[in-house]
Amino acid sequence: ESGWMPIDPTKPYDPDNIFAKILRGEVPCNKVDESEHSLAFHDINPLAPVHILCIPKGQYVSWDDFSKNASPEEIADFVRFIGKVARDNEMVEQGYRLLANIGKRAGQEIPHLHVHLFGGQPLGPMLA
Ligand code: DGP
Repeated sequence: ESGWMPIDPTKPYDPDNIFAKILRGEVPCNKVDESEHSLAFHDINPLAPVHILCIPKGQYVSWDDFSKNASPEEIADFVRFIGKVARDNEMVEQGYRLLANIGKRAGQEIPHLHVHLFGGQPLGPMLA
């Protein structure tokens, strides 16, 4: 696990994390799309030709936090939003991958829930 700076999922939400700053407009991002409760932007360090991050606008550390504490409206918005981002960025026909690193041993680095969308190339097996 050396080299990672994973989050501690037992800590409360840190409003100074980089995605909170992006949401407040304090740090720029390359925006892809936005809905009432969700934001999508290009990953700063793309690992595939298409690498988009989708985040809820609410302050949720992880999938655990979001799935327990987000409202039905926020959850529905986020799920539909991710689908729309994939469709609008021509990821559906060729296939794409959704991935969220949650917590320490998965290497989550930013303590604001984010779902990665990977596409634009054959993606190979998981966890290879
Ligand atoms: P994870 O390792 O799953 O926590 O993913 C964090 C991702 O966030 C990683 O792929 C790089 C990306 N990232 C980190 N800082 C920034 C930033 O300031 N802007 C953007 N667009 N992406 C960032």
